[in-house]
Amino acid sequence: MPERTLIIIKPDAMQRALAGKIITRFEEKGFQLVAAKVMVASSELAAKHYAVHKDKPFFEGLCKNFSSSAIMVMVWQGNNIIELSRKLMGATFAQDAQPGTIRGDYSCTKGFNLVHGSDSPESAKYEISLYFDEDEIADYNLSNSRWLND
Ligand code: DAT
Ligand code: MG
Repeated sequence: MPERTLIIIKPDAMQRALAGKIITRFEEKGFQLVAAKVMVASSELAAKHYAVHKDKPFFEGLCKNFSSSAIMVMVWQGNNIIELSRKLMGATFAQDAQPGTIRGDYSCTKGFNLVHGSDSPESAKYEISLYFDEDEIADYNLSNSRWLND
């Protein structure tokens, strides 16, 4: 089975109507979207999502921002997607991210960095389980291409 990761279009990107452009970047890279929903995260869910940062000074502000308005939560799959999707997103602080990356192309701020992506197979498994049941993740059957040939 291809590797899976959790990608979130965060409130700043949703407010700026960048969801379509961000999804396109993942599609063009060759990844497959296998689950998606729009929701507003509760502060409890935000705290679980960012639990690894709970002792950091920026934790409270991070969770407040994350739960402030709608986000789009997605599971994407593809070869080596965890590492490659983080390259596609760019450096954590958008002001440092290289042009050509999502953060580098669409944000000039530090903390409003538009997207979240899991950073390891363990965090991907944990983060996917926070948002999706296994039966909500589609079997993306690439051989099912009748629509191309009918
Ligand atoms: P990433 O989102 O690249 O995985 P991270 O997991 O280290 O980065 O941090 C989670 C988020 O917290 C990040 O997207 C932006 C914010 N953040 C990280 N370090 C910060 C800092 N020193 N000051 C303020 N916000 C920070
Ligand atoms: Mg992280």
